[in-house]
Amino acid sequence: MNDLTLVIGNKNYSSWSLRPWLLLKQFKVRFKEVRIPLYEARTSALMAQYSPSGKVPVLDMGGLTVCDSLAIAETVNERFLDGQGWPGNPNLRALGRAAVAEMHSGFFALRNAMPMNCRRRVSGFKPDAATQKDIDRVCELLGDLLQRSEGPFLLGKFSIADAFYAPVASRFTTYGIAVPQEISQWMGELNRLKAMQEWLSAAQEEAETIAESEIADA
Ligand SMILES: N[C@@H](CCC(=O)N[C@@H](CS)C(=O)NCC(=O)O)C(=O)O
Repeated sequence: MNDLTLVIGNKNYSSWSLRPWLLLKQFKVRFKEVRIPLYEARTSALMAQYSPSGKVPVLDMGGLTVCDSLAIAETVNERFLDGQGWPGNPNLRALGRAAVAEMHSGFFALRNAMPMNCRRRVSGFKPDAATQKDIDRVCELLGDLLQRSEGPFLLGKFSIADAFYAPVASRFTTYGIAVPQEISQWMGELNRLKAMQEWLSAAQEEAETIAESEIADA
């Protein structure tokens, strides 16, 4: 077995944690999991123990500690997936990398207004203008990838791009965002993955609540 430990936050709330967790699970890479409940009295002591950046996710590879979801995804791809985390087609691979980079460095309005909260269903959510702009851009980007790759996943087969956009799919469901049919089909594909179901049912069972991530019904 690989000497791998992925340190994550609450499954219900930690969108950055979901990305590498889903990637590892979907590609059947075995790893141990350490879960740090976020924003609690014990959080900073646990972070000090496991995470040099004070954030999750973190991948420990037998003493070598890799912080940040994107660095983890690329490292996992190189060391354990034989490059299969990206498609063979170089154009799709370039667009996939751009989409992942855009998510990693942007969509701040969407991330702030629509925190990931897997078990919640918010009624009457009305995005403000900046959030709507992010939603529209995400839909444009995902629609373009699905059209070029012909699905069922963003780049054809499941890839790092799906892992990076899985939290957005969860947010669209939580906040009742109407999306074009091809995106709703992609969300269905994601939700049917055994790994995704495992994450969602674990999120349901978590007892912690992070008040700032509980957006009120309208
Ligand atoms: N750029 C980082 C972001 C990581 C991040 O912000 N993680 C959040 C949880 S989803 C966190 O650890 N928050 C705790 C804190 O900021 O104190 C990544 O891609 O991994």
